[in-house]
Amino acid sequence: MFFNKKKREDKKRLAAEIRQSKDKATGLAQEFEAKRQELAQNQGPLSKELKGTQSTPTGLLAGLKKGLAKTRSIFSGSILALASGELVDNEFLEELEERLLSADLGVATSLKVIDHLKGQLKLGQIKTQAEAITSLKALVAGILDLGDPHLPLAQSGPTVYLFVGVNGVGKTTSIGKLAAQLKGQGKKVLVAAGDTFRAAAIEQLAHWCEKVGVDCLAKPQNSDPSAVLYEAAQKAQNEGYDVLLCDTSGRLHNKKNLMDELAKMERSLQKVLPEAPHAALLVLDANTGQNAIMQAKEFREVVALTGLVVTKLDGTAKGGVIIGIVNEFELPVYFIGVGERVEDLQPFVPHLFAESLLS
Ligand SMILES: Nc1nc2c(ncn2[C@@H]2O[C@H](COP(=O)(O)OP(=O)(O)OP(=O)(O)O)[C@@H](O)[C@H]2O)c(=O)[nH]1
Ligand SMILES: [Mg+2]
Repeated sequence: MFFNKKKREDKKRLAAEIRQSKDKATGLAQEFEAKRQELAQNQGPLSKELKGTQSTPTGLLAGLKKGLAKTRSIFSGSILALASGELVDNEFLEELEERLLSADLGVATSLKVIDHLKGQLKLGQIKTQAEAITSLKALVAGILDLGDPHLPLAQSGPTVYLFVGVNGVGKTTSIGKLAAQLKGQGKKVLVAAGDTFRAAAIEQLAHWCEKVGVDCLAKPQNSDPSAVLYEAAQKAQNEGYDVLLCDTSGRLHNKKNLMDELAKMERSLQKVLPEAPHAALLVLDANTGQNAIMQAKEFREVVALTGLVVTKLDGTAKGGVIIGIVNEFELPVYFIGVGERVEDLQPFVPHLFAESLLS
């Protein structure tokens, strides 16, 4: 009971803050309509780099629907089920807000959706609950689509991607899967074992590299991770690698350590390749729901994040958290993990994700 009361108070407070902001419903309606039109015209280009090895969008959609089964059932059973011919009223909006919160969109994003619908209601753009749900679908698709889904590439020389995130989120596994996909496209891939904290972490990465058939640069446990990355960058440059994927540890004791360590790693890479890393990717486990939002906040203070990889969407009903994360941080999601197989690391195609979740 106390939790509910507190949740309501928090919601009210945030609602007031949000209402005071310039993010007014009419502005949102215009922004959203522009996005909707853009989406309608745009068939959602796959990442240029990954296009070659991906299945067709139809195959991707089927895979996504399967991978997102638990989250989908929350959306279809709870939110989409509200699409009736009855008129939208306050009770409906409150109910919808509750359901968006239970679907892990987070407070700020749920309120943004509700405020948007209220704005549309005022302007007479929606009347029925079914129209509200249609509008919600387009709004979610618009939130998810931040535009260019291509991962940054080096102008010349090796492209370097640094993977960060707390322990167990799926950094090493995602690197292994991505290495396999890049190799499948004919790229020369090097992987750096920048997580020297545990011997098992080095072994796990080395095992992935062996399985996938890419090179791995590793040093013994407790070696300086920055030295590993420095050597890897030199090797990548001298031996003509196309891509260098850098694993890091998620187990540092506190924020200061993490900050120092990651800054040092970046400096080491830059001594060899001044533009590196070309992307710093935060890996988040979708199972953690709202905690993923906290992690994104914390890491953003430490690293200049380029984008996100959201893993383990196959095992959770909390996939709605992606909508909240993208809305709050405006960071693109580049990949999603929907299973254990190599092909289960998929490029994130906003309109397909929205379609698979909301249809
Ligand atoms: N079902 C499923 N499991 C995944 C996915 N991605 C990663 N995993 C599993 O999650 C577990 C942890 O993955 P790791 O790649 O070791 O995570 P990490 O971030 O490198 O962890 P640390 O090295 O401990 O910091 C492993 O058992 C992976 O197989 C996914 O998309 N779906
Ligand atoms: Mg790891």
